[in-house]
Amino acid sequence: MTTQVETQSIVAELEAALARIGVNAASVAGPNPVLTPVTGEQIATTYVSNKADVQAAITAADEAFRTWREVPAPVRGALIKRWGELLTEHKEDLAIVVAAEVGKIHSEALGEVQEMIDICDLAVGQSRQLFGKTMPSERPGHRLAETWHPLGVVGVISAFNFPVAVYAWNTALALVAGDTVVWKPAESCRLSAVATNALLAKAAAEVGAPAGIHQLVLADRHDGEPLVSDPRVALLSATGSVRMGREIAPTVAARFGRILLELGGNNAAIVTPSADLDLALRGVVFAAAGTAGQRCTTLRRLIVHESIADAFVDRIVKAYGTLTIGNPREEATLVGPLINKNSFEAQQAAIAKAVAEGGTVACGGNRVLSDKFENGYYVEPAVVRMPSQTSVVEDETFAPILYVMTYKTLDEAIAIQNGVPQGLSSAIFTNDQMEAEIFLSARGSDCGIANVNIGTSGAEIGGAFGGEKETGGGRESGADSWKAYMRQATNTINYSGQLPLAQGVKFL
Ligand code: UN1
Repeated sequence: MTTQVETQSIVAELEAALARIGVNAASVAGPNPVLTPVTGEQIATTYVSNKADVQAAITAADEAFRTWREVPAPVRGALIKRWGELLTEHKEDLAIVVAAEVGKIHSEALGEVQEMIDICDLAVGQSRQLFGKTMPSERPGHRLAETWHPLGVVGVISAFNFPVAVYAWNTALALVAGDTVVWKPAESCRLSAVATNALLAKAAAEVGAPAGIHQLVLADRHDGEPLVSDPRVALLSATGSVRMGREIAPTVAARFGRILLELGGNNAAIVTPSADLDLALRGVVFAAAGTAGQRCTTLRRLIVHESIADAFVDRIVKAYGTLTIGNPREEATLVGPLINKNSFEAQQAAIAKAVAEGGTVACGGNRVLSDKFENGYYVEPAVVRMPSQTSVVEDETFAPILYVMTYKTLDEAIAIQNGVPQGLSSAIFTNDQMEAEIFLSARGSDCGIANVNIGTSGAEIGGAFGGEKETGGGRESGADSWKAYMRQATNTINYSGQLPLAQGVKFL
């Protein structure tokens, strides 16, 4: 297939999928070009939102909040139930849109939509479990309790690599909590956002939810700024680079807004001599090369015991040799394209820097398929052996590079693991229970996610997702992340007919 024929085929598939979802591609057209990383060519256009549109969306969401917060939480859950059903019905369609815009392989695009369906399930259950505790009061005839209330407008800024799932994590919980949402998706994934939003709008109309509770703005960073500065945005949940986090966090903090950040990851796995190396190999290869190294949770650093390092790296290199890199629309493909030329250049620059810092490229790093897709950026995932954790290893490069280092003692391995500014995900491969427990203990991994005998990526929605240090400290998705979308009130109720003061204070 020529590039042009391939692009035309993507457009046809995309428009048909959008139509099934209920979006007419022509009706959302406008000045913003939508490119596919598959060929690097334009596949559609979208309208854009300006700053006034963003302000208007916040106003509408703020007004809708007055009604929505009064709707009983289980009734709010019914909206998310319906959204989840529509996502299930259109799983294949939405996966097609995501794959066209982001270049994911089919199975991973489907997995992304499944992650949305899963969070809907969780949020529906959560809608009947917004529990508050009751505490014993120190005073007779008193009850002490906590209640949880909606916050207000939640702004969601999402990234290209999970263009719809991370939005769904936030939105399913925020809507169940009684908040309203304004979404600014990544600039390269606006059609995925339009499609996702259309399904939510359909669900809202069907269950009779008040208009305005979910808003989509196709704004760039500059025009999206009111989401950061407007005091009506009670919580800003943002996924992206550490640089973005540094820019927006002080503004939100200055107005005492809440912020939930999911920023860089520089995830590591420790492979110990007792590990099941067949299992470790599969875990490492999926985490490092899957999604073309473009997950926040991608494995970027491998810390292998020196006694097994050479043999294990040889096995990784062999396994990498079997990965089919190419057009994600072909069934055999496991590694699709990078999102754009900048990502490719970042990978090349990082590899060059690693070599300058004493690294040796064990495999990969070459661009492939440039003869077929001149503007598509396909690369071989790289494995680079490093003498130590040099400055390039401390950076997150959002492309497939796995840096390999060796260790002698577990304490040393944990020190390497924790010795970077980021703290999202981590793993240990071991069959030694003491090693596993130490890794999971307070002196072990300092990350928000710490796994045993499983890679750093591919978390389920049931657990809280997020990380420490420069990753930003936010928690999304499962466990008790719902509390981030609500405010807590403490209630003291006096039914004694007296007025005893706490701490034994006497007055009047
Ligand atoms: C992300 O890369 O921002 O754990 C999210 C995972 C996925 C989510 C990744 N469930 O890899």
